[in-house]
Amino acid sequence: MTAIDARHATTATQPFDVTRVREDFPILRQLVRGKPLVYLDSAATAQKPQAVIDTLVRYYTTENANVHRGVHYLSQQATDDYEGGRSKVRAFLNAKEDREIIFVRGTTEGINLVAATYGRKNLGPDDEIIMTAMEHHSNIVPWQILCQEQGAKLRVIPMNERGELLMEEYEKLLNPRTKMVSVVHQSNALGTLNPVAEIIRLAHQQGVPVLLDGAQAVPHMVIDVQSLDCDFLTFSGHKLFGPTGIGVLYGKAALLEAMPPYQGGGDMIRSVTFERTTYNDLPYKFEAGTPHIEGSIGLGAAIDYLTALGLEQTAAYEHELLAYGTGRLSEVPGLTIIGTAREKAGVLSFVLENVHPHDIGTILDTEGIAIRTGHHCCQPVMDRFGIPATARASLAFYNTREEIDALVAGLHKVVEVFG
Ligand code: C6P
Repeated sequence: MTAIDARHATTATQPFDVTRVREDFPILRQLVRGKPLVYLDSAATAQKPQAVIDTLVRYYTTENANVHRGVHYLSQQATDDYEGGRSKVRAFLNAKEDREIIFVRGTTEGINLVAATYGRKNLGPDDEIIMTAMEHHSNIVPWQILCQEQGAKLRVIPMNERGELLMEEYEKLLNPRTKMVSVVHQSNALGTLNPVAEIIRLAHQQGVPVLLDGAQAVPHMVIDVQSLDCDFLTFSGHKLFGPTGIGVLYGKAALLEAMPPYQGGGDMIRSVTFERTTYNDLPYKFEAGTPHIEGSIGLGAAIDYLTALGLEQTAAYEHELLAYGTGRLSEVPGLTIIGTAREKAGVLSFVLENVHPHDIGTILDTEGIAIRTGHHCCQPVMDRFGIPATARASLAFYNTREEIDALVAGLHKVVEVFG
């Protein structure tokens, strides 16, 4: 067992007890529209365990102060805990150094940061950025903006009917003009797990850096940035059972060192005169202004919680639940699952014959069942499958087979109403 396996399998000897785990999530106890809440929208945002909520309350009750600025007790405490959150993220991702962990607002800001700094510095006319056909808008638009500014071009790896990348097409797309590969690890719209290790290996053969959009993957599987050898990885705290408004950009130190700053302001400077500013060291060079202090501390608590559960165990449990859900959904007449990749996690996207996904979502809501409907910020995916939208149930380790059964019962009602 490697060091990272050991860290993520701390309780692997005990069976996963979902009933007990659910007690950690107070929000799951409530009735919605008179029915027990069935929360199947964790890909949009995950629920928070009591340990995270308590940490945030403790921070504001006993510790609130600005960081990196004060000599007083509270400021030192807040600084220690804010930086403690960074160390926890470093250990969680198995990054080499704390300074490789930049706090941002979320995945979207992480990608924008890389496009605006690394991208502006290193990409020029006719240079190319490769991405996949299943990107979230957050991993398309920042690069499009860069292309408009610099005259660079987007190249897209196509996918098959299952929602799997055509890797031979990727190999053909890689060429001397390729300056960046920026790909989603796990698709939020389809659930596909992309072969990112191979994508990185092939890009590196040509000396091209790779950014991973880890928004969906990081909460649901063990990620080791050193063994993956990705150059950048970004994710959102709120999908990792932590607070909103905090996210992480991991970058290899040498790349981050060479990048210009993203935003100007406090904390990111070493010295300022009206003539000239010199910038702070990593990671502060990229953290302008008062940071999201309780965000880092709350994210650290979420990582502690997840690590204690054992990410390998939660991932295995979610995998079983996905298999169960896939089987049960196939019993619903007229239902087609969109996204049937052989390597897949956590997401059940589907359409129902003659029923608009929004109607599915509305009827399920009357049963207390929360799913997401729409294009999931992946309009090109919808275009690829020739549909306007899907209904999407997304899973986390606090979901149960009974909740999947409730979803299926709700879908039978939808079929009755529209049948
Ligand atoms: N997907 C969903 O319901 P932010 O908003 O910055 O935390 O994450 C953006 C993002 C980027 N990449 C992927 C793969 C994502 O899934 C998301 C967020 C949510 O699927 C909201 S659209």
